[in-house]
Amino acid sequence: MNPIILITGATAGIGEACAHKFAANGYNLIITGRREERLNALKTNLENTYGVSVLTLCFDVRDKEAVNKAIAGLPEAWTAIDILLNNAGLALGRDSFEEADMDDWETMLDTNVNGLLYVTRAVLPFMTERKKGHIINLGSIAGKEVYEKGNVYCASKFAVDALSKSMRIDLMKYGIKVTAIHPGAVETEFSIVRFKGETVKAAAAYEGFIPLTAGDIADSIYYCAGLPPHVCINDLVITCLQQAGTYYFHKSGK
Ligand code: NDP
Ligand code: 8X3
Repeated sequence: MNPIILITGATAGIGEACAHKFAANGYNLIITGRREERLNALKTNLENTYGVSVLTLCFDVRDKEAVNKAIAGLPEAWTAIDILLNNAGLALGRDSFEEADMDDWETMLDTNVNGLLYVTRAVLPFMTERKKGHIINLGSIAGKEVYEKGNVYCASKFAVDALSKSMRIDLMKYGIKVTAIHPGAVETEFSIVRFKGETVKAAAAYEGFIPLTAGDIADSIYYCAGLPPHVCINDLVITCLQQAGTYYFHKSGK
C-alpha cells in the first residue's frame, strides 16, 4: 500500500512542489487549500503524471469546525496518514509595529499558529492510534531571528518553532517524529501575498541574488521524510548561498 501524506496549502509554492515530489515517489496524497479549482487541477495533474491517488479537501485552516469536519469525514482508507505537512501559511504586510494593520496580525496568527494547531489536533488521533507518524512543520528563518518590520510574522514563526519542540517532546512516546523546516527566501507567491498583489514590491524581495525554489525545499523535506524509523531531523534551517540570516545577503546579481 502506498504511504499517505496530507499537505496543507498545496495550491501553490512549497506545498505544491512537495505534492509533486511525494507523488513522484509513490505517495498517495491528501491535498488541501482554499482554492478549489487549483486543488482539482493539481489532483488531475498528479494522478495522470504519477499514477497515484489524490484526495482533495477544501477548507480554510483558520476555521476550526471546517478543519474538524473535513478530517473527520475522511474515508477509512485515507486515515492511515503517515506524514502531516503543516505548510499553509502567509505573511501580510511589512510595516513598523506602531503602524501595522491589526487585521493582518490576526490573519497571520490565526493561519500560521491556530490553523497549524487545529489541523494537527484533527489528524493526530490517526497517528497516536497507529503509534507512528511524522509531522513536518513549516517554520521560517523568521522564526529564528526577528527582522525590522517583521514583528507578528516573525512571532508566528517563533511560535511554530516552539510548538515543534514541544510537540516533539510530548509525542515521542507515540513514536511520532516532529521536524521543523525553516527556509530563508524562497521565490513563491509568498511575497505577492505579503505585499497584497503589488508585484514590483514582491519581485524586489528577490532582487540581486538567487533565492531558493519551492523545489529545493521539497527535496529537503522529502529527505527528512525518507530517513530510517529511528532517525528524526528535528530542525533544519535552509538558505540559499547568498543569504546568511534574515539580514545578511550577498547581493551580487543573479
Ligand atoms: P505561497 O503563498 O506560495 O503558498 C501558501 C499556501 O498556503 C497556499 O497553498 C495557500 O492556499 C495556503 N494557505 C494560506 N492561507 C491559508 C488558509 N487560511 N487556509 C488554507 N490554506 C492557506 O507561499 P509559500 O509556499 O512560500 O509558503 C508556504 C509556507 O512556507 C508558509 O507557511 C510560509 O510562511 C513558509 N515559508 C515561506 C518562505 C518563503 O520565502 N516563501 C520562507 C520561509 C517559510 P490557498 O490560498 O489556496 O488557501
Ligand atoms: C519567509 C522568509 O525572511 O521573508 O518566511 O521572513 S522571510
